[in-house]
Amino acid sequence: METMDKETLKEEIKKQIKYRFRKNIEDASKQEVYQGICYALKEMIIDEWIDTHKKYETLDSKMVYYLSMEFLMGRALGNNLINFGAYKEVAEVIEELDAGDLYHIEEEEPDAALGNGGLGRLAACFMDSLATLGYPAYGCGIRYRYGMFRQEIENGYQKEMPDEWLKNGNPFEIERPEYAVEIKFGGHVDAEYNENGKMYFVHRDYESIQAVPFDMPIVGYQNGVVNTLRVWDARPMHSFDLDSFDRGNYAKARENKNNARSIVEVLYPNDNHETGKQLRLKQQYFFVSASLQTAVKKYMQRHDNICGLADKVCFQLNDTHPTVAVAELMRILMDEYGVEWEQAWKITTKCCAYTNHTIMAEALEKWPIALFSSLLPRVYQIVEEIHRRFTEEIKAFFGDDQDILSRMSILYDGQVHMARLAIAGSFSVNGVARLHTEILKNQELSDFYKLTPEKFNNKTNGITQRRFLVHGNPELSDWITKQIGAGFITNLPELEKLTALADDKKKMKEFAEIKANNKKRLAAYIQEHNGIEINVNSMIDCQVKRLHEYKRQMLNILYVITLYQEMKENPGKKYCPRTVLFGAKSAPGYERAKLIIKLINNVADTVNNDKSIKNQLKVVFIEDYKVSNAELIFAAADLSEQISTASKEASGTGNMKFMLNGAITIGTMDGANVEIVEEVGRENAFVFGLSSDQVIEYEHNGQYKAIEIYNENPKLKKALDSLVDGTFIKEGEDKNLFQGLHQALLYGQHSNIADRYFVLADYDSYMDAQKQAEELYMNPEEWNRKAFLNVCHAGKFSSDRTIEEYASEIWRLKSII
Ligand code: TH1
Repeated sequence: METMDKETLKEEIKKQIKYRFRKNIEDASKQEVYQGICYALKEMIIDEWIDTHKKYETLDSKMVYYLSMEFLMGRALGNNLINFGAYKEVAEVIEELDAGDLYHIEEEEPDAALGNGGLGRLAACFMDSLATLGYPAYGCGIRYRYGMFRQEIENGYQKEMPDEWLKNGNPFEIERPEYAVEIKFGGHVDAEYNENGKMYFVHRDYESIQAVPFDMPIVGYQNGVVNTLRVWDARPMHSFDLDSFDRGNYAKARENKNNARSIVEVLYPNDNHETGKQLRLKQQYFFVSASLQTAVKKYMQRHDNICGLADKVCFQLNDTHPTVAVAELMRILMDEYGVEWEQAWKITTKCCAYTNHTIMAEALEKWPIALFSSLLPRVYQIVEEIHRRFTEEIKAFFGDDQDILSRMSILYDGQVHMARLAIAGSFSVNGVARLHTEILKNQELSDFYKLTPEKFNNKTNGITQRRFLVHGNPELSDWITKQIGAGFITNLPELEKLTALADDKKKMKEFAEIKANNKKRLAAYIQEHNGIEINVNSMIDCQVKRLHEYKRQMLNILYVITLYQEMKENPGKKYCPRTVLFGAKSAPGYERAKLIIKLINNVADTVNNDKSIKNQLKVVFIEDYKVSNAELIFAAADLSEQISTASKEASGTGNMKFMLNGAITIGTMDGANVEIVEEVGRENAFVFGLSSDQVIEYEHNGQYKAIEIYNENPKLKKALDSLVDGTFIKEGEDKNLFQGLHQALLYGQHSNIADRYFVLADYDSYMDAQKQAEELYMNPEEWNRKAFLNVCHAGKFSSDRTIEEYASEIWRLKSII
């Protein structure tokens, strides 16, 4: 927090620009000014970064290693400035230097999009909260050359473009070649005996790859703490294979080099879905082995007995993606430190903890044994032994029951089941919202829950208010500070104090004006990026999240279609003006999701160009939805669409970001929506749809008949049939373009059952909820009051609360502040 005075700051920024770009600030581009500020700020935080780690060492602090394939950090500059306490100062300095304004300079920074969606963004929020609360922590991940693809919409279709986020360098990171480690793939394992006749294993003929760490600072909120996100880059062990080089085969000599780098080339753009690609397993082992080797080495520098590892180290597995950590830690303990199996297993199962983020079957990671064992032969041997012993444990508890074994065995059907390995190897298994954890205990993982109930616990997700309120909605944040002080920035439940203002007309008018201003800011963004003019007095109705059938963007667009059809039927009638925003990336190989994007865009085109509805309805597809434009959307939203099929969305976190910014939720009783509604009160949300119990019951009894609902509901029938009658088909397009969507809902497609996600079952109650929302919006004061109460009651959903729970109940960490 040791900021410089403004004059020194100016000199520092000018100096950075000068010696990095050989330019005076007057001649520097916005990008160069952006970099100049970053490097000046880096200089300010570097001492605290060093000191924080010194402190952890002198205190010999227990440390959590948050192992995650994804960290969806977004932009760093604005956030670092806020947390360092220099935002306003730097903004002033930039203007005084006549170098533009900070808001636009921040736009020079590409998002660090090393994640798909909620899971990756959760990891980023956790990093912010850990630093702010002063907990000793490392984030461990992969430095992908290309993050989440950039989405372009062409003729209504999604097009994936490479995300060249490192093109202009990454100012805040520091490369640490001195901490590089070796990672071994392939080869074979030989058993040998030492002079005492003891057997040990030697790994031979493997391929080595070098893991090189890059550190990024995670600045705590004005507390002097700077933690580290360590992301690993892959390099060839030797830059040339000299043998083949000598033989004159230059290309062959380079090949090895390209192989190594390919490991970190790109983030797999699948959310809630696994594809079983070998390279993905390579990525997993690569960053897990590098992180574990480093953590154990670090521990051994200060302790002489490896047996105390669990007192100082905890590995949190962010979903099953880093689960190979369980076997890798066993390998390190046994092969590198000579620990016996029983002892090694005790240590491992005291160090590892697993978070489950989904019950979607297609997301469950399984690796074919042949693939796993050829890539990681020694680790596989260990998995086999873990499996053998775990099977004994299951049989001792349940008896020799084949059904149970088929559901619990780590090795089954020729595959390694990663969630089962994670549960066996962890002392804690947590879900991410209360309902989700209950479903894990009573349905998905009920066998495991019976075996080891003490492992199971809930940690409801949260979000950081520093990014999603203070940075994303500065006007609201400043206004709140004026009302109740700045305490909410590190203690979100203080928002409760605002409740008293709900009856103060003047204050409520101010609150409404802030929302109006944020709508104007978003309108400008949409005008610039979509060329669409939106009505800033209309209800801003948003569904922004990955495109997935279970998230039911389809239900939302069916509502839009229904509303459009009503407007056409009642030309004289006045409707609540609405702007429906969609933002969503689809996995590149997920054809049906891509078709839904096309449908949304075609509906948008038809609706937006139909003069007869007099601009009462607009539909906008926000291209390239990502953390930076999400901040604008949350701040401007009136209605938050959280409409997943009950039981399918483990938690959701966008729902919390909307609430914090004063949007009202229209949602199902799914994931964290349940707890949001509990906090804000049912009367301050629009709840609809089947309950998770009802959905699960339908899934079990197979009684659901989508076609009957269709036949009995003329409004729904009309909306659905518009997909196949040409209404949304443009000139030159195939008349049957959307046939597949129609088919999937009514009859099922590709051997799937009809309407797997109960879109038709929830259609009517969704229409009702939307009608209620429209009526309320026509009463601006009442709407505003409810929106405001959402802000007041958002306190629970800070990731600070979540991290306090992890730290005290799972990690047992001590804060250094
Ligand atoms: C998401 C969940 O879908 C969401 O409900 C939850 O809020 C979020 O995680 C954070 O807990 C998931 N994202 C992924 C991504 C992959 C695999 C599984 C999940 S679950 C790649």
